[in-house]
Amino acid sequence: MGYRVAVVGATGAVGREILKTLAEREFPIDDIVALASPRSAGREISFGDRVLKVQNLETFDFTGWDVGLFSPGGSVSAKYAPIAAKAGCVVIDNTSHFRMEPGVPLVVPEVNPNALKGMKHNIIANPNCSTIQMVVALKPLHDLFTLKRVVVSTYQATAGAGKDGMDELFAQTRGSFVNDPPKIEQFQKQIAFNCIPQIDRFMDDGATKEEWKMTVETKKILDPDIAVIATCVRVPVFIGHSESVVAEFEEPVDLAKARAALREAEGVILRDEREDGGYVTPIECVGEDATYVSRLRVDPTVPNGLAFWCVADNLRKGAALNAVQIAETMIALNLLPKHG
Ligand code: A2P
Ligand code: 11C
Repeated sequence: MGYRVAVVGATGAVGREILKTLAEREFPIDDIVALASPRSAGREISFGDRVLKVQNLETFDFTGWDVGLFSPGGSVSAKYAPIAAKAGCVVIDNTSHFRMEPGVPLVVPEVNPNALKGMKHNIIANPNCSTIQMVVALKPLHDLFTLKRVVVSTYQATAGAGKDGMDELFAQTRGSFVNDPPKIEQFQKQIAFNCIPQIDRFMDDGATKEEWKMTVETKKILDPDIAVIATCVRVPVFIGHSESVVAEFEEPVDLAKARAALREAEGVILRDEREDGGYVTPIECVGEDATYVSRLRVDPTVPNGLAFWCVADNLRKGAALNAVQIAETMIALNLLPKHG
């Protein structure tokens, strides 16, 4: 017997990927419902070889539903996740709203699965996409040499801003060939043929909220003693976040050991050939599950340093896949009760 699963924000970029991932991985499902705003109620959406009719989140009763995979945006999750959780549905929320709350586990299954046992309010948080791929790559290195400090620069795809973000890149790119002035709505400046060093709003210390998330989420997931400074940049890529990571460790690093650990690590594929094209770029990771690590080398400017490049599909490992893996891990740990 399977589970009764609600997908909230099912018409969005992440929601569609969640439906695809559930079907592909043959998640044990008895019943599934696709929920979105009243605007989408009645629309049809594919789930494997079935078609689901989208229902209105506002009027939906979560009683009897086992798990809710939420990606409708922070303010919508803030309102509806507690309603679902109170009705007995375990919510796995993709937004940033609950991540730093005590009693809400923030989980990447390859990194800290046991944190799921600390769930207090029926809500689990899925980390930010740029944090997920970084901690997947850092975990085996942290286990070997103990991380002290991380300097990361990101190159983030427009899919991070949802389907409207991707549409804006497409429209501006197309418009440039027919002399249409760029319409700027989702990003702060033109994104086509450009890079924007701002993702989310500015904080008091001059960092952006995306950069703050990478710092605080890494501490919560991996180790509170790790210092992280991030510079997050939006680039004209549709799907797939890239990161340049420079890490300092407590203990002396050994490149051969680091390579071996990354080759063995769950969720990581090391592709690092030190020749033209011997690394992975974001377009190559679209639709893939792994976090790809390339360009691994010693950083000779600090005592125990390593530098690398990593890419992952931000809609998949950065969001949908990680959320579904959380549900699978909860089943494996006997933490997901069935109502039926
Ligand atoms: P809808 O398509 O009906 O607007 P994305 O992040 O790609 O922009 O997707 C956001 C998702 O969240 C969509 O499925 C969207 O549904 C859903 N959503 C947005 N606002 C609400 C709301 N007030 N109630 C329920 N779902 C919402
Ligand atoms: C982006 N990382 O690329 C953001 C999107 O906290 O879940 C995801 C925001 C979040 O724009």
